[in-house]
Amino acid sequence: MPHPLTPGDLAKSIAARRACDYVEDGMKVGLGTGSTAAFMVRHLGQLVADGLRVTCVPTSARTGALARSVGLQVVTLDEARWLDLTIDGADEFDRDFNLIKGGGGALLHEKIVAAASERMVVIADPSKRVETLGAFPLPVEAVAFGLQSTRAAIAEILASADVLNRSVTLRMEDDAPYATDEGNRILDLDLGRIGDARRLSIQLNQIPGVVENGLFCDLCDIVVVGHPDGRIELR
Ligand code: ABF
Repeated sequence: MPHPLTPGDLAKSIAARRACDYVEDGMKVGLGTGSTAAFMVRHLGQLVADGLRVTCVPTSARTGALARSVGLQVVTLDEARWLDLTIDGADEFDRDFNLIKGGGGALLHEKIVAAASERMVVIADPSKRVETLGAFPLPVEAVAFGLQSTRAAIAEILASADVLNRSVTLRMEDDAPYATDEGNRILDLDLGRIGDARRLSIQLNQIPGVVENGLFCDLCDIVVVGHPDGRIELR
């Protein structure tokens, strides 16, 4: 007997299924990472089994494995070159569609794929909506070389940034530093509140050891919010 979905998972799956309505026959589609995106990948697999033709570019090794397992045709972004649409989850979104992403550790590929897409659709449950970004720790992907210097440079920027908290933590997994699909590290920035997301994003990316940060500004076009009672909000 399959387990019934929790209310949170129900909301995610409702958003994921609705977002698949944006996928048209023949499209090249970016596939996000995370539990909400996984619902979308599985639903897209069902649509493909029913005859929809799509070519997909995953944003992580785990999404790629899931996509292949449900019968999706997977290519690299270099093979696809550009995408019609990307559907991805988020850790937070605000009223201007600024996002925090990267809780799942895939922010770099997620941002590259989103930037190569005509449209980005974010799928979320209501808990992801915020007035101001920053309650969720902001992930920053940094190269392992000179990580302490990179960390010090981040602290220097945070000292004068419009934020509430300023703590920086190296993400760990199984007692070792977490490694991204590119072999980089993740620093999680507990900021509490981010007053100017665009400015902070630019400042962080100017640090030489920083590869990318989890603030997505001007990338998201539509947010699909699913509710556990079946309601859907399109923003
Ligand atoms: C990815 O997965 C992210 O960028 C975000 O970190 C996370 C959201 O995960 P979930 O859908 O499991 O809440 O989309």
